[in-house]
Amino acid sequence: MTTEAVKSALRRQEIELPSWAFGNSGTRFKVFSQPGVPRSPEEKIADAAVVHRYTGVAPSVALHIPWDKVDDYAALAAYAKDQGVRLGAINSNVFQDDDYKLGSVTNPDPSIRRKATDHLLECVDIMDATGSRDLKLWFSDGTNYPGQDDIQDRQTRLATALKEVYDRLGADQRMLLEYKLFEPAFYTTDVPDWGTSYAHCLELGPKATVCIDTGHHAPGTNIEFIVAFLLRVDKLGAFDFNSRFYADDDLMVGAADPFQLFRIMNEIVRGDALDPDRGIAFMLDQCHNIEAKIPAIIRSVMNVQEATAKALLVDRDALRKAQQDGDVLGANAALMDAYNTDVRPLLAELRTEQGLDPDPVAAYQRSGYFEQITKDRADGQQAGWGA
Ligand code: AOS
Ligand code: ZN
Ligand code: ZN
Repeated sequence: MTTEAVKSALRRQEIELPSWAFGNSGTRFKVFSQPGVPRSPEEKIADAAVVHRYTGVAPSVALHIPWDKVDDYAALAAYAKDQGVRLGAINSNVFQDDDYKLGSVTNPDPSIRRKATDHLLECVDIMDATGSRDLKLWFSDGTNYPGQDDIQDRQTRLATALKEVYDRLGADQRMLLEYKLFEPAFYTTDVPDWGTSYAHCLELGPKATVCIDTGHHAPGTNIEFIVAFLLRVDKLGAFDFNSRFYADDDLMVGAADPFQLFRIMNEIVRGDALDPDRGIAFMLDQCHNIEAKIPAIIRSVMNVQEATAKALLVDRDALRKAQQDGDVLGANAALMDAYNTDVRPLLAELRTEQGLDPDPVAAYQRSGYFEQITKDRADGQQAGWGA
């Protein structure tokens, strides 16, 4: 690919930001407060718009209901538009009520299943008002002890709830089904892996696709294989990008394993799936517990851009030829040459051409925005977890 073609693909790239990444967060041990943290959904959107202003590739913000509950979602969408961004995926939350101790849509109690399904349906109503395309579903449902509940019945309950919500989706709306190996359930999780998610999505129909959260696998899992498999059968709907060292660490994407991120983006480029028209949502799902949030999110966006630029630089003809010739080392070298390229000058040049500062983090630091929000916002909101 020529440098111009690489740049034009990068210009069209879109990365969605999670509203909750701007709020205070922590671990089960402590939620740390930071100065200047948003007090409302509007302020989270304003911060996301700042990230977009300095990077040029983050035009949408995912909401989490009820953390971002407002009376008028159409007005919130209009507010986002004024800020220069749009509202993205609606994330449901059926994991925070006492009622959900034994599960939400898989709970043995039908009245709790009804309550959970009603929340998911309410999220689709919100999508109608915000104009959002995607409903992102993550279920904490599972069990802690062998025998605690019937594993097969739970799958049936899950399928029933998903079907009801699927049938409520509008023509242009989609369902993204996220999976997670464990936590908070420690024995069984009802959607523990991509295969389970894929099987449910297949049963539901074309509007249901899999969301890959890069932090939700067992150590050593080959995530790019999952990407390749799902792309081929058109069942990859979205990513929740973040980094992990141990479990669902939610650290900045590309921080723990930039090579893995490159390998994932390499499959995306190979499958011609980078362009927004292809319909894959590239979202971040991160928590910035100890680092300053806005620059950390800018850095994360840049990490995705860097991995993407390297993937675009892979000499596809040379790679294909080496693969066909059985040239193992040559094929591997074609990938590694691209990965080892320093793409920062290319991205700096691209930003300058787009009228952006070549160094988005430095530009943000100089802008005075942090000083302003620190002054304006006393008592910032927690992202949503914990007390
Ligand atoms: C939870 O582990 C998942 O990553 C979900 O995407 C979740 O909804 C999000 O992290 C906000 O808590
Ligand atoms: Zn996630
Ligand atoms: Zn997660």
